[in-house]
Parts: sequence; structure tokens; C-alpha cells
Amino acid sequence: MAFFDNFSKKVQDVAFVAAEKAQQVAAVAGEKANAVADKAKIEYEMAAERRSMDKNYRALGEWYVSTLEGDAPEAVADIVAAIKDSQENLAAYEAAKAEAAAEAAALKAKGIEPCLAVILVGENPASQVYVRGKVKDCGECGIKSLELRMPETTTQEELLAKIAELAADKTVNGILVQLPLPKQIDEHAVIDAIPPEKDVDGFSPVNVGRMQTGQPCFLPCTPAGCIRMIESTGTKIDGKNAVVIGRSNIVGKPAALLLLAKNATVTVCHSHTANLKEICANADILVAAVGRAGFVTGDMVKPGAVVIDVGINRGADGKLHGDVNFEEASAVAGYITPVPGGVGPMTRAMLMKNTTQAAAMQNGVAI
Ligand code: L34
Repeated sequence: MAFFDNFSKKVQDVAFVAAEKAQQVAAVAGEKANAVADKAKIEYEMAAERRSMDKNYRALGEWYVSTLEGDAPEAVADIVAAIKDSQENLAAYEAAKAEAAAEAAALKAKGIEPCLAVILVGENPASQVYVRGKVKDCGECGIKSLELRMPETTTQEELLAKIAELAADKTVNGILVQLPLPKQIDEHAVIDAIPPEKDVDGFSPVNVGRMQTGQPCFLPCTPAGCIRMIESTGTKIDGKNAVVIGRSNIVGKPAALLLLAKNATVTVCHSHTANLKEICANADILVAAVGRAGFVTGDMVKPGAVVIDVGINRGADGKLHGDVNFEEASAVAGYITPVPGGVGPMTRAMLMKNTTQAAAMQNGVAI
């Protein structure tokens, strides 16, 4: 039957065209799918590479270099160049230190030499190391430092007299009394004696109160450093679940306040907290300031979380250990700070910046 022959031929033609079209569509879709898959694979590999390269360090943001370049004095040109060269691998604390060096250079260009006085009472071995680090950083940033050693037997009156002397000295911009102090000295009385405008630790009641009410002040160095480290990862703090373990006056409490000021939803955990594990495992940002080596285990870390390890615990092996079990936590976290080489040096860098700010304020100049 010719008619049917013709009909079936037509059907065949239509079917053929449709099949061809379907093939083309499939090919295009396949190509697209392949391209998407390839791109995802490359991105995944790049991210993995970045993470392995950059687990401990985080790149310095462009914003910072441009800030420095704004009116960088001659003296800091090579610092800026070095930052640019190693931008991918520069530790956040090195960036902060370079900033302080730039500020010190800017002050010197105006005839002002920033100066920090550090008082160490007694022979506490850890304090000696920290103070040495602070004095070394001053040297590297172009900040003058006075390292004042007083014996373990120093009385409170003697220490207060030394503070009064430094408070009256116009060439001294910052006064820091390293803690802890020997038992015979009342820590609060000492902190109260430091004039708020020279209190580069941010421990005096005026600075603490101003921080709590959101007024300009000297921020305490360790918590300010924690915030800086979180932000250096590119993480937005706003709206995140932040958990702080520890409620000390030096770290836990102020860290919680600063996170709150940045619009995080903040939970402060401590030795009486129930369900600690569950609370921590829900944290986008986890700040560990407990003072117990390896306290935070991998199962307490939310995948991808930013983990800031404030702990500095000296083990029986003589080595430093953080509050976080680094090996476990780093397998889960998106970013984790190392110990040593994390919050400690960042604390010192923040101190450098507070000192340059103090010098600028006391001399009525902006930097
Ligand atoms: N007044 N007392 C006052 N101000 C401070 O801000 C401090 N703190 C804490 C103790 N007492 C204080 C410090 O300076 C802790 N702290 C501090 C500072 C620096 C370092 C550690 C703690 C530090 O440099 N840590 C190095 C390792 C040093 C080492 O080898 O022991 C690090 O890489 O973590």
C-alpha cells in the first residue's frame, strides 16, 4: 500500500528528525554538564589546595594593602611590597604587625616616637617569654620599649609608685603590667592605677566600660586579635552562632562582648555548662579559652567552622599545646588557628597597634 508506505516513511522521517534533535540536545546538555562538572572539579581541587597550603594562615585582604598604600610613608614601602609578594601566605598577625609598623613610621614622620613600658614583676617563666616577645615586636615595629623588671618580693606600694612615675612621663605612651602578679599584690588596684589613656591592655575599668557600651577605647589585645583572625578568613561575623568557651576577664568575657558587638548570636560556655558538646557543635565560630590542652575535640566542631584557639598550655613534653585538639579539629573545621603561631603573636601585634594609637591620641594626631 503506497499510501501506508508513504505514511510510514513520513513517520520515520519525523522520528528520525526528532531523534537527531534529541541527540543534539543531549550532546549540548552533556557538554554543559561536563563543563559544569569540570569547573566544579577544578574549583574543588583549588579549594583543597588552598586549604592545605593555607590551613594555618589566611591571606591578607586587599582592603588592608590599599589602606596602607593610601599614604604609606617611605619607610614602609618595602613592608607593603613584602605583603604584596606573600599575600597568599602571610599570617594575619604579620599583617597586623606591618600595620603597626606603618603607623609607627607615620608617627615618626611627625616627630613622635611611640613608647611602650612593660613591667614584669617576678620570674614567672611564661611571662618572661611573653614580655620578651612584646619587646622584640616593639623593636621590629619601630616602637620604643622600656622593659622594667621588678623582684618577686615587690610590694604593692612600690609597684604603684612605679606606675605613677610612668603615668607622669610624657614620653611614655603605653603602660602594661604583665599578669599574673605575685600574691602580695592586688591586681585590681594595679590596673586601676594605670591611666585609661595609657592602658594599652584595655583592662582598666574605664576602657572595659567603654567597650561594653560601644564607645571608642583600647580593646583588650587577645580578644581584639581573635576578632581580627576571624575576619581575616573572610568570614562575616554578623548573624553567626558564636560560642566562647571560658569567661575570664582577659579573654572570654571581652571576646563574647566583641562578637556581640559584631552581631553574632553569642553563647558563653564554662565549667558549669550542660550540653557543652552540643552547643559547641552548633557554633559557626568557636573561641576556645579554657586553659586545658586538647579540651576541644573533633566531635565538638561544626564542619566548616572557624575555630580560634586561645589556649597556651605547656605540656610535660615542654611543648605548647592549644585548647583544641588540632589534628582532630582541623579535619572538620574550615579554619583553625595554630598554637604556637596563632593568637599569641596576634595578641602582641594588637598591643603594638594600641601603642601607636595611644601615641597618636596623646599627641593629638591621626594615623
Ligand atoms: N597585662 N598580662 C597582661 N596583658 C596581656 O596581654 C597578657 N597576656 C596573657 C598573659 N598575661 C598578660 C599575654 O600577653 C597571655 N599573653 C600572651 C602573649 C603572647 C604570647 C602568649 C601569651 C605568645 O607570644 N605566644 C607564642 C609562643 C610563646 C612561647 O613560646 O611560649 C605563640 O606562638 O603562641
